[in-house]
Amino acid sequence: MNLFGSPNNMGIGQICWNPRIWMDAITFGWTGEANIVFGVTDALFIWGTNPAQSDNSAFWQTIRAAGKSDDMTLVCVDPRFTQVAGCADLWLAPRPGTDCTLALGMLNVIISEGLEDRAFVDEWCHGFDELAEHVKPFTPEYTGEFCDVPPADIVRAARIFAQGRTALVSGRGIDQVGKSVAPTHRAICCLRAITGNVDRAGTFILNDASDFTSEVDFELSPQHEEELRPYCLNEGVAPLQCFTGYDLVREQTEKLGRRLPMRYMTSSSPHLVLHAMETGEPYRVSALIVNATNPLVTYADTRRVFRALMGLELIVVLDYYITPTAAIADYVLPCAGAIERPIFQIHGGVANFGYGGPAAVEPYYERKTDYDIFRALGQRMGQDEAWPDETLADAFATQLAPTGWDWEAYCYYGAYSKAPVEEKHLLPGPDGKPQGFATTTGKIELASELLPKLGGQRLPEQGPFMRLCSPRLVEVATAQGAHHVEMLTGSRKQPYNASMYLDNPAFRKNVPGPVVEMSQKTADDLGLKPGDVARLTTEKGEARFTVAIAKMRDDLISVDYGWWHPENGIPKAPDFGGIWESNVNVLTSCELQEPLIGTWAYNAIDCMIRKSGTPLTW
Ligand SMILES: Nc1nc2c(c(=O)[nH]1)N[C@H]1C(S)=C(S)[C@@H](COP(=O)(O)OP(=O)(O)OC[C@H]3O[C@@H](n4cnc5c(=O)[nH]c(N)nc54)[C@H](O)[C@@H]3O)O[C@H]1N2
Ligand SMILES: Nc1nc2c(c(=O)[nH]1)N[C@H]1C(S)=C(S)[C@@H](COP(=O)(O)OP(=O)(O)OC[C@H]3O[C@@H](n4cnc5c(=O)[nH]c(N)nc54)[C@H](O)[C@@H]3O)O[C@H]1N2
Ligand SMILES: [Mo]
Repeated sequence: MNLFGSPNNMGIGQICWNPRIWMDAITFGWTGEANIVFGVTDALFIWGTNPAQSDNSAFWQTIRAAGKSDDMTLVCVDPRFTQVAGCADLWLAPRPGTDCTLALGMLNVIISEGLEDRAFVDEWCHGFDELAEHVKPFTPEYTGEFCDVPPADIVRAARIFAQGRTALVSGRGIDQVGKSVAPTHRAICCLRAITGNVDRAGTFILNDASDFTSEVDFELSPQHEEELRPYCLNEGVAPLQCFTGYDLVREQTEKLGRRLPMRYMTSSSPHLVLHAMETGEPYRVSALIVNATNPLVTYADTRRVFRALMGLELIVVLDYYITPTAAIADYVLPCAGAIERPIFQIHGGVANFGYGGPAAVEPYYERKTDYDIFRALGQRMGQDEAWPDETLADAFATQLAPTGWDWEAYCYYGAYSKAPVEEKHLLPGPDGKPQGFATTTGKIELASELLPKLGGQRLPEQGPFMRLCSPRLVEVATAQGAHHVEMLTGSRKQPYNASMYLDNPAFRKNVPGPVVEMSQKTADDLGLKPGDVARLTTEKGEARFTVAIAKMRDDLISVDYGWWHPENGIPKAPDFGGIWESNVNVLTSCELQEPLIGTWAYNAIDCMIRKSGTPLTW
């Protein structure tokens, strides 16, 4: 994209990964990972994530073991009674999107009971008194009322968090709630910091800089920054997720010699790219390369995405098969699958580990790796010197070279990693004194010195919820027998991944169609029974799902995402593979919510629901 002269690398980073990385980097100077060690970690918080369904590694087994262990207390924060909740010692089921307040309430308990790690706070945290003042109103009673959680559970969770070494893993449940996303992550950073759960074994370890060439050094963004900057659509609209925000954070992270990947952290918001496609403002966007994504199903506001894409002059799709998005493209280039290409998965370029291995087989038929396609395109455009590595494996070998490992060694082990180093802030800096944290003040910034420069808050504040139903819609739909409910979308489920694998007959036999889940009480209140078809409506459109009962908060529904009909052959007009029937993103909106990163919302939103007389085609 840099060599083609476009900064409009539109993606879903703002609602999937970037919020945590941004807030960690701003608070601690870099980002890190939960370090769960049996015999060391005293408590594990699983907050707005459900690895039982979403994680394909052994992590879910670790959580199960934590649930069984007498030495580790497991706490789950999720409006649904997930498998994690099922093995937890404590399940908090807050009203969706209230997690920032919940975390502020826990901070209130910790500080008012004097449970903070005094020595660590005094030496390494900036703005503790300000934070203490800020959380005073968030008493267990106030917080309990706002989040709809028993106050005693908030007190218990806070004490568990502060009692010893605590690890925390968060996910999509707090990344996709709109306005409160950045403050929620900041509040969680503060929880970690004042309890001393930073860069110590068994807690949260800040990642080391990578020994291999980092993503930012490979992507050529810094080399093209000046020419691309004027065209960055996010500039001023999402002041952190753009070059200006990146510069400010880079000034900090560079103190300890690190830079976040630039392309990803400045990637444009779909809302702004769609707007440019629709209106030609601030300039015309007329062509799109779709690489490993299916926006007609997975991006918010399908009708808008469809109209904007149909207005383009050129769409090129790189995919395994003809998705609904590929069906409206001018060119579809068949790509090599996961076993047909080498893999070096480096966690977005912010850690010192990578894993994968060689291709198992040569690509079948005409398939090529994405790398080969882009390289060939680049060469046709005269970019030879930018593509020195002939194959993807060569490129990975080049990237690994600084570690001293060759490609064969890496393939033999299947991973490159090093044991994490603890308490890096105590290591001597150039002046012999402890190097501290890579922030403005050199300490962990409970009160942020950086965010106000971008129009953000020094301390985390709960934001309002995104509403997809206007009072008028609520009134009209209610008159027609519908009910207004809170909605979550896309909670992960095996065996599917987003819009993939629906074409696998064995999978479909077991998980045949899209469902909307709710508690028994909610179903009774709404007059719905399992197996009924429910029609969901927002300002954006309608979609229909089969009703299923699940244990979760009342007055809330959880709706599947990713559904289309690959079994009907190549998607064609007018339904393009069934994208207008049970596609939850017909209901959602990608309008920018969070004022720093520009995240939109897939959770903590609302819709109207009623029974539908028409059966589904699934
Ligand atoms: N309502 C709602 N919407 C959501 C979400 C939600 O929770 N709720 N989640 C959001 C999130 S977090 C994400 S990440 C997105 C995911 O959404 P997408 O990124 O669109 O994910 P997929 O539907 O899996 O589409 C991936 C496509 O890439 C193809 N593919 C796989 N591997 C390769 C490859 O190596 N090369 C090429 N060229 N193609 C490949 C697959 O065949 C598939 O068609 O959805 C977002 N949308
Ligand atoms: N099988 C499968 N695995 C996947 C994917 C897939 O599509 N299928 N997608 C991959 C991708 S792209 C991603 S980003 C990851 C996501 O992986 P996770 O982050 O684990 O996402 P989910 O499994 O949806 O878990 C989110 C949880 O948050 C809860 N939640 C929703 N709203 C709120 C809220 O307001 N507050 C709190 N506290 N919780 C809330 C939901 O009930 C849900 O249980 O999964 C990856 N793995
Ligand atoms: Mo994601």
